[in-house]
Amino acid sequence: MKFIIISIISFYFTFYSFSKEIIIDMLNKRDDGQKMVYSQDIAKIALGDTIKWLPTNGGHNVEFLAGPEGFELPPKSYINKEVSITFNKSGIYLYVCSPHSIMGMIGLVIVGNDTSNKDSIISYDIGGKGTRKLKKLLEGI
Ligand SMILES: [Cu+2]
Repeated sequence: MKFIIISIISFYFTFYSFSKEIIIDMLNKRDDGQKMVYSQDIAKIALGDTIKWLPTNGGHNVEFLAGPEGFELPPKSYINKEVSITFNKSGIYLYVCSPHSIMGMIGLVIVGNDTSNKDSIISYDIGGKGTRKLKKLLEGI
């Protein structure tokens, strides 16, 4: 019995220690001088990881526009509210800040090093600076 309990506990820690939480800030200005921006343009994470977006500066949110096939787009987050999403499907995800997407406030999440849906993501027309930035980011991966 003792052995079984120890096995269950060690399985629990083995399993959960691999899942990480990554923090991304919503910013008016980043250290590199870019305005209306997330703290990371591209977040490369492992399957099962969670990203938590923090409303570090006001007026921003997180709205998912696209992801790998079968991914159900979550409802867009409220302005000035923290949001957490766990990624259980590998591939590229595209999200934007609803009020600032055309100013280039966009981000990509790449889960499990899987870029197989790159062509479908690159065709997404965000508008304005958002579209240009998306192409630039995807060219770099
Ligand atoms: Cu914004």
